[in-house]
This record gives sequence, C-alpha cells and structure tokens, in this order.
Amino acid sequence: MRLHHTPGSRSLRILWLIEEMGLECQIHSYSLTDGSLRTPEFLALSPAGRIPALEIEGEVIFESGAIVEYLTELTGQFAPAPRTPERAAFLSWVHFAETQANILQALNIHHIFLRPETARSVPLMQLDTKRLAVTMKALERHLAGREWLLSEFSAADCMLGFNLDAMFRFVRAEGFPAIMAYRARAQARPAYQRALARAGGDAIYAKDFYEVPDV
Ligand SMILES: N[C@@H](CCC(=O)N[C@@H](CS)C(=O)NCC(=O)O)C(=O)O
Repeated sequence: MRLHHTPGSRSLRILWLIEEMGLECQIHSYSLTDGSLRTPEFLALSPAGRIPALEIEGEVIFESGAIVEYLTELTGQFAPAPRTPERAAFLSWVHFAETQANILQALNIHHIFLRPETARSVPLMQLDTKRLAVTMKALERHLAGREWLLSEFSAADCMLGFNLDAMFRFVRAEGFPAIMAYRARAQARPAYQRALARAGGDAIYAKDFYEVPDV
C-alpha cells in the first residue's frame, strides 16, 4: 500500500486507521502549496487534486471516507457489518466528519491561506464559525456519556479524529467537555501516536486560536 499524504491533512485519518489495523504502508508526501497536487501524475491518482489517495491491490482510491470504508471491508475490522444495528450510525458519523472537515477547510482558507489578507471576508468567517459551532454542539450532545461515536472504537473515530485539533482553533473549548474528553481518549491511543509520528507534524497552524477580526 502507498498513501499519498500531506502533513496536517485528512490523510492522518488513513494513517491512524492503518496503524490501528497493523497494516504496512509506504508514505509519499506532498506540499499543499508548491503545485505538486496539480501535476498530471498526481491528478491521475486523485482527479480533484486532493489528499489522501491510497494505492492498494493494483487500484487507487481517493476520498478519505471511501478509503476508510474500503479498508474496513478489506480487513473486517473497526466497522459494524452491513445490515447490523450500528451500521447506519457508522456511515452517518463517517460522513458527518467530512461535512465538518469542509467547514474547517473553509476557515483555514479564510484565516490562513487566502492572500492578500484584504481578500478575506469577515462575514464568511463569521458564518463558517457559526456553522462549525453547530456541528460541535451536535457532537457534544452525542458524545455526552459515551466513550466513542459507536458503542466501541471504530473507523468513524479515525475519520473524526483529524478534526479534533482543528475545531478548537476556531471555536473556544469552553462548553465542549465531552468533545475534549473524547479528544484526550482518541489522542492517547498508541496507534494515533504512531500515526502522528509518521504524519510529519502540523503544516497549517501557526497560532493556537484564530479570532474573527473586528469589522
Ligand atoms: N472529501 C475529500 C477532501 C480532500 C481534501 O480536500 N484534502 C485537502 C487536504 S486535507 C487537499 O488535498 N487540499 C488541497 C487542495 O484543496 O488543493 C476527502 O475526504 O478526501
């Protein structure tokens, strides 16, 4: 297996799951900003020019949610089987994680990547911060009194795990004790620690918190 990867990106979801599963995997690293995600060679692997993509068994899979589902089917681990009681919840939380990640990505663009800074839109930052808070309140309600998203640890937790540091860069942690406790549990897992060590650090955030500027 070969994982096409960028430090600080959604490919941490896949690295973490691979570590949980005890699978071997090579890593091919790219930069988000040097144009290497737009070369014909990379677009042949991932047509939207996005990370992650996984080469496996002579195929290439792109979209982190699809990779997660594929790996759980391949190994029979970390997901309830189709037509069993928690299958619907599993699929829902896998895709919820990506809905939330898209809001985080928009906030990263507003606060960090967009140049010149005068091109940034404060109303859009405010809107996306509120949209992020809606997803966090939903997660907080779901996690209250639970250890994991489902009745036991699953690949849905790996999908969501990537979001857990980023969300608190834009919304303060006060009011989210269940998410904070869940984050501590997730990040204490040895497989998460191994994945983080292989992932190559955080290439995005220079600050702990990004305030929406006053208008
Ligand atoms: N829905 C896709 C999103 C992938 C995505 O946007 N990845 C980011 C890194 S986290 C990326 O490749 N960004 C580069 C770009 O937008 O050009 C997935 O879950 O794999």
